Amino acid sequence: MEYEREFVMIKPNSVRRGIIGEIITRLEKRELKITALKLKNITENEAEELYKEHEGKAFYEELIDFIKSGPVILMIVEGPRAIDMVRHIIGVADPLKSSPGSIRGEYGLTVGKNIVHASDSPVSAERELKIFFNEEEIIEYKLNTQKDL
Ligand code: IDP
Repeated sequence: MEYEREFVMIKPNSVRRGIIGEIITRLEKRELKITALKLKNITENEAEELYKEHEGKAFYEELIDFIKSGPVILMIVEGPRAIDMVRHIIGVADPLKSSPGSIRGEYGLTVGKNIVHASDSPVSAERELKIFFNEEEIIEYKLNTQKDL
């Protein structure tokens, strides 16, 4: 099974609501491993780099302004099939279409402020995590449960 690293960002509205812990708990309960984590006000350049595939779309300016509106939590999460697993736990972009048990399906209301971001492929995960982390910030260790995987 493919062992992957996934980039996750808890969006500013979630930080302001005080639901960081609840979101991180969802990932930990699945035995995914957090190997990097920080709270940060992201810069204009970082926001544009992260969302460059959306440049020119109607919602782009609003998305950039929103993501810079307050601190975010940036994380790297690892495990077998981590990318699909995290996307499954989070739900789809529109909270209305996300399953009720998912993070967006439980805490989200609008597409624009859908609680959390996670990269959609191994290539985008590597590209996106490198915007915010260097390799020295990624910590290797073993979870107690890891031997069972
Ligand atoms: P994803 O976050 O599930 O990968 P994408 O379609 O890649 O979904 O969109 C990236 C982000 O852009 C979404 O999480 C959301 O914040 C924003 N976004 C996408 N579509 C819209 C829209 O129609 N209105 C406002 N924001 C949008």
